[in-house]
Amino acid sequence: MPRTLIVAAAQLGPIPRSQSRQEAVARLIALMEEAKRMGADLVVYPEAALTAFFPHWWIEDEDELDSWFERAMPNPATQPLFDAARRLGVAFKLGYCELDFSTGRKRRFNSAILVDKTARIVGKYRKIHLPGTDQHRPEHPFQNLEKRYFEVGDLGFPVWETMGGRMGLAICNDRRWPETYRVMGLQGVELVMLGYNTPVHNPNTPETDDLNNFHNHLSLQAGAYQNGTWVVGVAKAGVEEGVDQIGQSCIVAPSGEIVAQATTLGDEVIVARVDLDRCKVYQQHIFNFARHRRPEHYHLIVERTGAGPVLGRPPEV
Ligand code: ING
Repeated sequence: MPRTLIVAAAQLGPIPRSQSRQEAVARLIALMEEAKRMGADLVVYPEAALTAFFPHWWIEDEDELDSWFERAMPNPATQPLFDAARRLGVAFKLGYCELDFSTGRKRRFNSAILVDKTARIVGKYRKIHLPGTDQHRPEHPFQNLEKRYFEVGDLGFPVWETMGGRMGLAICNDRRWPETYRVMGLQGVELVMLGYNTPVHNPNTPETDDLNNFHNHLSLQAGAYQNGTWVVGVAKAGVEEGVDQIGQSCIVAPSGEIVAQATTLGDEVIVARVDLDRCKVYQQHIFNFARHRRPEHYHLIVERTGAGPVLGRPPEV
């Protein structure tokens, strides 16, 4: 029995600061309906798909900061998206910013959920690799304050058996770290879904600005190939509150090949026929971890003449 899904990447253009949750959800529903018309079983939305990417701003007032978060999921603003998913028989991945009170104190996360075709939440992921800083950089044209506004995710990198395959989630900067894919690869993941808000300009490393699109696809394609998994990367693109963000959302096969790519910087649906059994040729042969991977031989030692072994990377890196 072939295990084939039609997967849609639902790229978003900018979400203005002034746009309400209801207006953003209406855009998501329109993209879901278009994806359904294109035959989609599953729709992948970007990171922080309900609001502008507020970590680009210095926010001092706690109530204002909390206004960018969801206190429950679903909630009255997002329930229509869940209702549409059930009506259309479409699963989806949604990135949003989460206020959590389950441990007795307020915690803030950059989160994503996987929702099945019956609109049941299958699983949740909370972003682990938080880029940027917790400090205000007034000299920069925009901020990246994820370390200030979010806690590091506490759910690991789970993989869920659903829709006939093994599905995993990641968020934005996670895609640049090989550990993200490998931890899920060691669990046999077959489809990794992630969204991103990636500025064209990086104030800390302007010399890499022209490589941002290349580094985006390099990260997604390497993660897919080296773990024999499909990877879907979906942008919030275009100039959002003065920050120009990359697009080029794409669907990557376990071979590392890009099989579908967005060509605008706005709301755009791309789809691909995702045959989960195409993971096997990589997971059972070239990346058969049991037969070829040797973690017991991986030592983190830099031998220095006379100074003895030093664990980890030299400090000057
Ligand atoms: N954004 C960016 C990302 O990882 C970044 C931050 C950009 C880091 C470019 C390094 C280079 O795509 C988020 N939200 O993680």
